[in-house]
Amino acid sequence: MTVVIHSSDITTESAFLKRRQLIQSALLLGILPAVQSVSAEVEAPNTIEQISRYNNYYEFSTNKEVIWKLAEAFKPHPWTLTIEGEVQRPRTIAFDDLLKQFPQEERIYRLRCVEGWAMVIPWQGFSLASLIKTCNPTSRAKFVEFIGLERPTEMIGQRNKMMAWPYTEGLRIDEALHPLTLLVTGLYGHPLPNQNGAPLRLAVPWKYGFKSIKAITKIRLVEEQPVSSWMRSAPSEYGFYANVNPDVSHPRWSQRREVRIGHASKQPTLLFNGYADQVASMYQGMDLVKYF
Ligand SMILES: Nc1nc2c(c(=O)[nH]1)N[C@H]1C(S)=C(S)[C@@H](COP(=O)(O)O)O[C@H]1N2
Ligand SMILES: [Mo]
Repeated sequence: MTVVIHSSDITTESAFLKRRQLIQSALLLGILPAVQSVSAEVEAPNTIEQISRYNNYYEFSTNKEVIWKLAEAFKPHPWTLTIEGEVQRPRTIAFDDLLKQFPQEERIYRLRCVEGWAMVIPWQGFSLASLIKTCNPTSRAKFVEFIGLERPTEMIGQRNKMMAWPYTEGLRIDEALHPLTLLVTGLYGHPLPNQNGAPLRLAVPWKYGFKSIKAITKIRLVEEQPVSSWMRSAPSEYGFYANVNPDVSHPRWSQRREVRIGHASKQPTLLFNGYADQVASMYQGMDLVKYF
């Protein structure tokens, strides 16, 4: 199940954790209905130190342990988000207005990196669907493209041309409108740290982490499947769908097991990262090996 807590209920990390314990007890007592198996979402979240000191963010560095430091000088404000393309009502919205227009909720999601590690992160944000709906997509809107920021003065990893900047990603329209797909504005009750994608990033919990693009500046509704940064730089390794799947190996490693950051031993990778009950129907009849 997805536990939804309004972020106004949360002030500090300890208050958050207390709240979390209450929910877990309620689940155990059967007070809250467990819609899905409680396997994934009730795992204890990683600590804020783990979440904010071990990152992937190639705009800054390929070294996970220094990104937080390199991102300290990044200025996420002011920020605007543009929604354009196959919509009847294109919009450019200031980040502060997004916060006012869309109530923020707390969502505890697993994040599974394609490299084989995973965390559980208490995000806050709002559903991407609620924003897209305000733009009235046309019938030609079949996919959604997300575009990151290009600012090499602050994002020093962009001086390295290892991939085409800005970072881009994409989803099929039904995936983008799925209620689990979250536009993230914070974690642990705090505004999003720079290293985690401030001020605005995506969280698509059933897909490998690289789909959850950070520092989004533009959302474009399009008719054709977009080519993401990773598909462009390594097409044989990174497909468009990137659904977490223990049975589909990366060409250079198995995806059968994963390391939960902070845990000593490996654990099995879950199909759709544990969200199969909620998302598998979108892929009925689709060859998940071919569309990896
Ligand atoms: N713009 C941008 N977004 C990105 C990345 C990136 O390099 N640039 N890395 C992705 C990858 S590979 C992962 S695993 C997650 C990591 O998110 P985290 O650092 O908040 O844990 O961000 C994703 N989003
Ligand atoms: Mo990743």
